[in-house]
Order: sequence, then C-alpha cells, then structure tokens
Amino acid sequence: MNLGLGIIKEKLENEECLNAEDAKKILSSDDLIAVGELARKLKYKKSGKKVYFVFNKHINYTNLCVSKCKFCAFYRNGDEPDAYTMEIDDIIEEIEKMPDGIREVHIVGGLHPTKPFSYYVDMVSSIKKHFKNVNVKAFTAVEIDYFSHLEGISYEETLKTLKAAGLDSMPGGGAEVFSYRVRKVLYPNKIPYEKWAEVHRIAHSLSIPTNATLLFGHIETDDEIIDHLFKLRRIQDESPGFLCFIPLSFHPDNTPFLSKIKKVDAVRELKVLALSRLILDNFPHIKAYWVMLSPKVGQIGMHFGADDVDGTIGHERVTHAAGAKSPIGLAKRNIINMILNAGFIPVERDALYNELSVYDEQDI
Ligand code: V47
Repeated sequence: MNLGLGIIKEKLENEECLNAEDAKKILSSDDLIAVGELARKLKYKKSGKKVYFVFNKHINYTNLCVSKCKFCAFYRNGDEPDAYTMEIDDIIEEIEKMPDGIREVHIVGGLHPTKPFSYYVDMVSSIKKHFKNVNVKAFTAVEIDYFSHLEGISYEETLKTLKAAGLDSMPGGGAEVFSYRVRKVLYPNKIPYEKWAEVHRIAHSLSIPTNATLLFGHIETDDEIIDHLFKLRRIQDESPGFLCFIPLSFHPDNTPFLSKIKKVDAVRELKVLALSRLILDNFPHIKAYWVMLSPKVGQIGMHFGADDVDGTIGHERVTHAAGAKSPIGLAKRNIINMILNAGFIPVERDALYNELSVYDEQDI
C-alpha cells in the first residue's frame, strides 16, 4: 500500500472522516486492490458478509420528456414510433405478470408534457390498492419538482399528497452530477443541486426514505465527483433519511450528445464505488447496480464496498436504451447465485432493508 493510502487506512482505523484530498488520492491511486480493501473493511463493519437484494419490478411509465437531457437515450418527443405512455391499467397489468412475492415497485418516467398531477396520484393509489405488500418507491426529485409546478403547490404539499396516496419511498435518480458546469452543458433544464437537495430534505422530514445517485463517466472531473459526494454526506448529516447510494456509470450509445464517448471501464467503476463507500460513511448502504455494471463487475463491486445489488428489476429500459449489455432483468435464483459466488451471503430484503430471507448453497 502506498504512503497516501496508508494515511487513509490509519484515518479509517481511527474512525476519522476522510477529506477531499483523501478522496482525490483514492481516485487517482494505481493500487486498485488496496482501494478495494479499504472500502471492503468499512462494508464489513456495516453489514458483515451480507449483500442485500429485493424482489422488485421497474416501471418506466413514459418515455416522453420535456427535459431533453443531452446524455439521455431514453426520452422521446412524442411523434416517434417508439414513444409510449402507460395508462394505469397497463401498469397494474405489468405488475400482475410478476410472480408472487414482489416487494418493491420502482417507478420513474420522463416529464410528460400533458398528464395532470392526478395521473401520478392515481398511479400510486391504484398500485397500493392492488398489491398490498408492495412498497411503492416512486418519482425522482426531478419529477416531484415538475408535479409541484403542474399543480401550483409546494414540494411539501406534493409529497404529502403522494404519501397519502401510498408513496412509501423515493429513488435516487435525477441527481446526475451536482456541478453547475456539467449541468449547463448536459442537462440545463433539470433542477439544480439546491432543489434536488430540498426535495430530499423535505421527503426525509415527512418520513419518506430516499436514495441518492451520481452519474459519472461522461464529462465530469474527479473534483466534481468528490464535491457531489461531500454534498450528499452533508445532506445526510443535516436531514437524515437516505437509505442507499448508487453510482451510475454513463452509457453513451444512442445518446444525442455523447454517443462518441467511450464507456467508462471497470477499474474506474470500482474506484468510484469504493470511494462512495468511504466518503458516504453516514449512508447505510451502497449499491452495485448490476444493470449498469454488468452482473460480473457487480460481483467484484461487493469486494469494493457494495452491500446491495438492487433486485430482479423485470424489464429495465433507461440504460438499455443507451446500449447496456446486461440482461434486462434477472431471476431471483441468478441474483442469489451472483452473490454466493462472489463469496457473500445473499439476503432478500424489502424496500426498507428489513431482512426477509437469508440464502445459502442449498437454495439454488
Ligand atoms: O437519473 C440516464 C441515469 C438514472 C443514462 O434509487 C443514465 O435505487 C447511464 O436513478 N447511462 C435513473 N445512466 C436510474 C436511477 C436508479 C437506478 C437504480 C436504482 C435506483 C435507486 C435509482 O439513470 C437517471 C440518470 O442519472 N441515466 N441515462 C445513460 N445513458
């Protein structure tokens, strides 16, 4: 272990917080295994050898979007042959196709040009009515901001209305990188950091747990990644309520602006994962999202600080529109296998990380 990482190791042993300089050393280190070792130690402290997954289904209710982010291959304007919007009955039907035992429905979509706020409220209440044991994890801060403008009400009112309809938790998307420089180039119509943070702080104050993400591997710098992580750490210190952090590696295929960029490699993905575990020491969980990493890099990710792999997913659309080569969904047995073969203990959880079942070799 080189001297820089040695000092970081000592700090972690003394339970001292890392600073931006330490973070920079981690990202630029050429000792990948040592970086992984630091993050894995912290993972073991937090969750031992357990790695969590959830039996879930992703619903992307529309690909119409008025935001038109330049990094996104998923959105459509409305007149393309593959533009779609799901009605509530379609959503219920899609969830009904899942085998029994589903615990979480993860809902995100584009910012639809004409659907009223009542569509989203009805969506949540219908799912709750039909599927009693399902946690409705729905709508990013970007969608909440959009709904509040549609309806002319505050973030708090928007979230209270959705919570009364059955909203249980919120995903972490839409954060991208908080850098104003990157926002100006790639997602000028998307809410800035302050508003993203405000929505999550209010959600936490209403006992709606949320997640957080980082989109990396496009035009961001190391400093911008580090700043993003420290901003999240501060939100969690001041307004706790984040359950999990998910670093998302950018997929360039079919994107309007960035299709020539080379997809980030596994070494970078693993370093960012490890750095996330180390900086976000106040986040209970870090996710190795197999859809973006691939199941194989996801397995290595468990040795780089991740204690969660998301879940079965059903049919992922956002990353696959941008060329992801991973499967569009995984069977529960594949996930259990993936975790066991990486040397960890698969634990099926619900959306709030209550443990439902622990698996071993006999279960596959
Ligand atoms: O916000 C969009 C990203 C996010 C691309 O909370 C892209 O548990 C890569 O947030 N390449 C949506 N990424 C996904 C998301 C998420 C996923 C899994 C779990 C959770 C959770 C949240 O996907 C968007 C954006 O940052 N994204 N386009 C792309 N071409």
